[in-house]
Order: sequence, then C-alpha cells, then structure tokens
Amino acid sequence: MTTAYSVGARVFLEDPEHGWIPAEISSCKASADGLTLVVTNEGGQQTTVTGNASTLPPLRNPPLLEAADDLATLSILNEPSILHGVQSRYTERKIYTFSGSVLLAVNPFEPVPLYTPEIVKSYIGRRRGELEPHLFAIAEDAFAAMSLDGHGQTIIVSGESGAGKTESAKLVMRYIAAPKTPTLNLDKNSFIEGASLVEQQIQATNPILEAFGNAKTTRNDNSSRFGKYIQLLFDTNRHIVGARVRTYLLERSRLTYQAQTERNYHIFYQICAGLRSETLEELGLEADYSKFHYLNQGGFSTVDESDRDKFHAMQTALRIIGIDEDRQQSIFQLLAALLHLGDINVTQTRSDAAIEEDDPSMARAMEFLGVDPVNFRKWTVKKQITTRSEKIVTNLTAPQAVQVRDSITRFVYACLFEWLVFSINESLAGRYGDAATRAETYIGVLDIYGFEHFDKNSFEQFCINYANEKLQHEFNTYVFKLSQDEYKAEKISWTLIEFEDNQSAIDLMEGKIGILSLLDEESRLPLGTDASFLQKLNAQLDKPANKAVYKMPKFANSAFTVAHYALDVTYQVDGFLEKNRDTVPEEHLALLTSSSNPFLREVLDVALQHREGGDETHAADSSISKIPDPGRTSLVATTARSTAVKKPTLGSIFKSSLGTLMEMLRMTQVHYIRCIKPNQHKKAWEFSSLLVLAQLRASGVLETIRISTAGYPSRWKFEDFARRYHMLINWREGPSLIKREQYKRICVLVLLKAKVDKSQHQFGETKLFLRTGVLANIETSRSDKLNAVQFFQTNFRRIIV
Ligand code: AOV
Ligand code: MG
Repeated sequence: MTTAYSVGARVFLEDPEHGWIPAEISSCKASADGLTLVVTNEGGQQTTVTGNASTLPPLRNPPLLEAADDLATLSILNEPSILHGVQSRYTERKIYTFSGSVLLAVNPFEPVPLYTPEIVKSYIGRRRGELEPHLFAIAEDAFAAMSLDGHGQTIIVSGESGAGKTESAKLVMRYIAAPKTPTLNLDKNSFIEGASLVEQQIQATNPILEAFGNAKTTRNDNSSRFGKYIQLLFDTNRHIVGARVRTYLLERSRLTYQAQTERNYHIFYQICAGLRSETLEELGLEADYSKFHYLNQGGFSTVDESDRDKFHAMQTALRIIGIDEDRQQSIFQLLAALLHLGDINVTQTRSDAAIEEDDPSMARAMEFLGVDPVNFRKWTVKKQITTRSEKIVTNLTAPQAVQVRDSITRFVYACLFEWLVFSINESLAGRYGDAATRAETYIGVLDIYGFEHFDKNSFEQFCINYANEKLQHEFNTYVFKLSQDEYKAEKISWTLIEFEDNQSAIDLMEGKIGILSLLDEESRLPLGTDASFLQKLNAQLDKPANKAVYKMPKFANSAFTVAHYALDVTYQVDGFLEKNRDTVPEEHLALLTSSSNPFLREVLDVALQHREGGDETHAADSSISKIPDPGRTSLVATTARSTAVKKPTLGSIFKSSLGTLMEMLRMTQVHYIRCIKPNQHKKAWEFSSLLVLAQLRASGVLETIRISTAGYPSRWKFEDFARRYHMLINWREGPSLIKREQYKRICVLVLLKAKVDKSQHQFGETKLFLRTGVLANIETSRSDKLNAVQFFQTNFRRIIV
C-alpha cells in the first residue's frame, strides 16, 4: 500500500463528462478493504471511496510541477496528470509539451505567432530544454545529432486525422531547409527569400503534392490521402544538396466516389477555379464544377475562393520544380479527360450495358486521352475471356461497365501521381543531378495519413490503420529501449519489465495466415468474392488465439472488426477484392499505352517502368548509394493480364513498401512528434478532455508512461535534486555554495529525512531514480517547509513591530 494517500493530498475523480476532475482528500482511514477516503471536489461535493492503490482515485501532482514543460519531470505520471498538464498548457496557449524525448503538439486551429524568423533564429544551435518545447527544438535536435556523427535521422510525425501532422511536418522541413541566416522569411505559404534553388524546390513539393494527394474529408479539410517520407540530403559540410521523396499508397477510390460532405482531390477544384476562361472552354470545363459526376457526389457546388489562390501557388511550385507551362497544360488536359470520363452515360438495355456512339463526354475524354472512341466503347461494355482454346467475348451489365470506366480513371490518376513524384525527384536530385554523389547524410520527415475510423470503413481505412499500427509498434520499441538504455547507462539494477505491445494486431493483419494474405489468396481466384473472403477470414482467424484482436461483429454479416492499438474498427468487406486487385482490363491498358497523346504515354511509361524495373529504373536518384532508400513510391498494379503470373496486389505492394520503410526507420535515429486534435469541430482553443484522453491513450503516450512507471519515472541529476531539496535537511550552505562532491551525500540525507523506503529509489552513476509518487511527497514537504518559514517570518515581524 502506498503511503501517498493522506489528508490534504490532491487526487483526481473520474467524471463521465470531463474525464477527470480535481479533488482533495478530507479524511483517510485504514479499513479491512484497504483505505477509505472521503474526497471533496472543487465544488465542495464529497464522495467516499474504499480501495487500494490500484482502485483509489489517482493522485495529483503538487501545483508547481503540474504544467511542466516536460511531463517526464512529473512525479506522478498517471493518465489524469498527463491530461491535466497538457490541458493547463493549452489553456495558456502553449501548444507544445515534451513528454520525455517525445514532443506533443496540440492543434491550435488558428494561426499562431510561433514560427517567426526571430523564433527560428532563437532555436538554432540551442539544446533541447533550453527553450520552450517546440517543433523547432525537435528539428534542431535532429540536425545536431546528424551533425555530430553523420548518422541519418528521421522525424516521425503521427497523430489522428486532422491533428496537425502535415502542418507540423511542413514547419519542420522549413526549419531544416531554411538557410541558417537571420534574413530568412518564413511567412506562411511564401517561399523563402534568399533561399537557394534546392531549398525552394523542397518547399515547392508541398503545394504540388497537397493539390494532387490531399482532399477534404469529414475529419480534415486538407486530409493527406497518401503517405510521405521526404529525405533532406546534406553534404559533409552539413549543407543541403538535394532531397528525395517517397510516397505510399495513394487512395484511389476517392477519384470516382466521394462520401457526403467530402471532396475529390483538391487539384480538380483548383483547375476549375483557377484556369483562364479560354482554357476552361478548350478543356470543356466550367468554373461551376457541380455538373461533373466525379466532383459533385459529396454535395458541393460552390467555387471556393481559396482553391483559386492555391491553384496559383501550385502553378508557381510546378514552375520551380521545372514543369513548364506546356507540360502544365498537358497535365490539366489529362485531368479534364478524367472528369469527362466520369460523365460518360452508361445505360442498360435489357441485361447489357450500352453507351451512345456519339456520347459527347466520351468524345471529349477520348480526344484528350488520344484514344480511339470506338475501341474504348467496345471494351467498356464487353469483356474478353481467354480460355485454353479460344477467346470468348461477353457483354457486361451497366454497373460492370461503370466499374470498368471508373477503374480507368483511377489508374490514369495514380500513374499521373507517380509521374509527378518522379518529376519532383528529378528536380530535387540537384541542378546537375549530383545531389546523389554529394549527399553524405540526411534528415527524413515522415508524414502519413493518420488513424481513421468513419461510419463505414473499407480497404483504404484498413491500409491506413495498418500503417499506423506498424508505426505504433516502432514507437513502443523505441520508448521501451530508451528507458532500458538509460537504466543500463546508469548501471542500476533493473529486472526487464515486460510490456504488452501490438504485435498480435500486426500479425493478424500481415501474418502468414493474416488478413492481407487471405485477401490476396481470394483476389487471385477468378471467382473470388468479398463474401467468400469474409468466410475465409472467419474460418481462419476467429480463433481463441486471436480473441483479443479479431472479432466478428454481432449485428453485421458483411464486416469484420480489428482491435487496433487506437480502438476497434469495423471494416465492411464489400469492395475489398476489387480495390486490392486494382486492375484495368488488358484491352484498355493496350489502348492507353498506345495513345496518340505523347504526354499520357510518358506518364504511363514512367509509372509502369517504375513498377517493373524496381529501384534501378528510378533514374534521377538511383545512384545515392550512401543514403538508404525508404522504398520506392507506391507502385501501380495493373492488368489482369494472366492469372498464371502473380501480379502484385495493392495490399501486397503496400505491405512490402511499409516493410522497407520500417527497416529504414530502424537504421536512423528517430525523433517523435505526436500531434493531438483537441476537438472534433476544428475550433480554436477548445479542449475536449475525453477526446484528448482517447488520443493520449491511443498514441501510446500513456502506454509509455505505463512502461516507465513500471520502473522509475522520476530521474534527477544529483546536482538538481540536491539544489532543490537541500533545505529539507537544513544543509549548512546555500544552493550556490554546494560543492560537486556533496551532491550525492545531500540526496542520501534528503531521502533519509523524507523516510523514502529503499525499494522506492536507486542511485545510478549520475542520477537518482525514484518510483512513482515519491517526488510528490518530497515536493509537498518542501512547500510545507517554505510555508512554515514564511509564516514564521510574518509573525516574527509582527512581534518586532
Ligand atoms: P493531419 O495531417 O494530421 O491530418 P493537418 O496538418 O492537415 O492534419 O491539420 C489540419 C488543420 O489544422 C490544418 O489545415 C490547419 O487548419 C490546422 N493546423 C494544424 N497545425 C496547425 C498549426 N501549427 N498552426 C495553425 N493551424 C494548424 V490527415 O492528413 O487527415 O491524418 O490524413
Ligand atoms: Mg496530413
């Protein structure tokens, strides 16, 4: 039983609305069942509770420690203390807090004056802890660590959708790529004045990739629909010489379907809003995009002014990375072609699909794609099956034909995205393509799509959450190893503590008999269906061994549930097979690759070569041998050409690129930024405790605390401890006169005086390690003593007067 519960001690009471509310112990009695406490909350209400250390209300830190810059310095590291610490800081407009080596960043949801050139300058060359917690402190840490021995670094930005990962990642990139001179201009959305070409090119990647890879979802108006790892490359003098971008699995379904209040990729709206009216007319587009099926399903019809501004910023960015006006025109033409494709009218005659010969949308789309409309029409309403002896042509139904049409849109757009990433990399490879040879080391920034759970979750959410689950595993390993390393360095005796990680959820998803492999198996069967995939899942995975991670939902027979580290998510199986196969009919592929549009041919060439050739064909930057490659851009799986050849499915491609990414992360020194979304309505300075608590739990921040409380959460350098607490033992000299050789002795005496049991502390080489709660008691004694001194002085004075 812990002795920390006593009259006057501060605790937290669980509250269904606020998570936790502060209270104080008014009476405390030992009973047969442990302790019986009467607890009074701030409103004066009293509650009686009986229990032991694990069931009684959690203790609260002394006031001085509560809103600490670094949560790791808290004496009591329980859930409510962490939550309270983050909340008190956020209320004071302090959005950043350290939790040990991890930076927590709570989204302010409005511009904050924290990124001015002066602030940038102030962090340069400073050690962490010298200044307020900040993204720049983490970036500076990474830069310093890289400069020290040339070791590669990665800054991993994580958090749920809308938490602020992309904004944070951009600020971090800007800090790292910024010339370390006082004249830089870091205004939002402006390019750095006086920045070198490569620095400008690095900044230019953001508006481009966001236009083509971000979209409005119900959770975030600028949600990243792809994962991104950007490596900033440095030479031996620690000057930036280039960069390399790797992207992971762009969401494809959004191109042809958007849920209510969601949008397609920004770029479509940007061209409608930003192109000159002559160009719009040439492309058959209108500023009012509501007539396009691919743009109006989410229910939007008004032009957003910001789309126009973003379009111009994006065009500037394209120019900076070397995509000139002509090429831009070709890109816009391709995008227009896709919008027209979506408007091709597919009807049903009896049981067969039909498209009018002179469908105007088809004519436009084919003109821009450079494809013969007759053949296109034929292979959209019919399909050819090759058997051993003959070829049989059958008619498709209207929904099947729409499927074919939409698969072409998704395929062409995915290739265009690949091509863009490829072009960006060519330009980032240095003016003479020499970044490769000059680069000695790097700082990587990882910004992926955050954990997602919608009302209806599908293959995309499965992949996104799978990626987050893998990252969470890296995080656990990192934090666990970090505490172990410190214990080892300080040579304190410590039995290795076990902690429960999320390996079983990962095995469930990617294991030999896991969801992805069963999905692949089913996807390769010509007659495979979503329903039979689900049957397989249930037959293979609904076993006692998976009880904790796999569940069959009670009220749905077309879904399965995975217990993720963040929370349980139920996935609807319909569409899983189709999305995983991600095929376009081979006849259509042949039409596209032999198009009369040279730009389309180039786009497909780059994307497909990339798929087949692997790293070697990644021309621009393949020779960066010193710098490990975090995996090529997500690949484009193509046709169902032959069932004999095992073509890669999207799931298997994603699995292997994530595998490469994780290997890469393990080779680097990692730094973590955990973004937190303070409320669901994107409102500035509103803090919903329950929502934040859920994220702290899910992000593993609380789990890391659990890991550290299993050991010794408080670590104090002898010197710091001695200086703060020497007054408890009436040490003869003031803090400034204490000598180095006395530090440890003072620590011993303070612990003796505070009656800290031997089991509650250990002396390391340079630090004192304390079990949870010990410091709080010592801190309380210190304030009591200070109060007593003050009381004495006041009264003493009164007597004299
Ligand atoms: P995400 O990257 O974490 O979501 P974003 O970085 O896109 O989230 O942030 C969402 C929105 O929050 C931004 O559009 C800004 O309006 C606001 N925001 C975030 N960080 C800041 C900041 N430091 N200062 C001011 N506003 C900010 V997702 O990509 O959906 O997982 O997939
Ligand atoms: Mg994002």
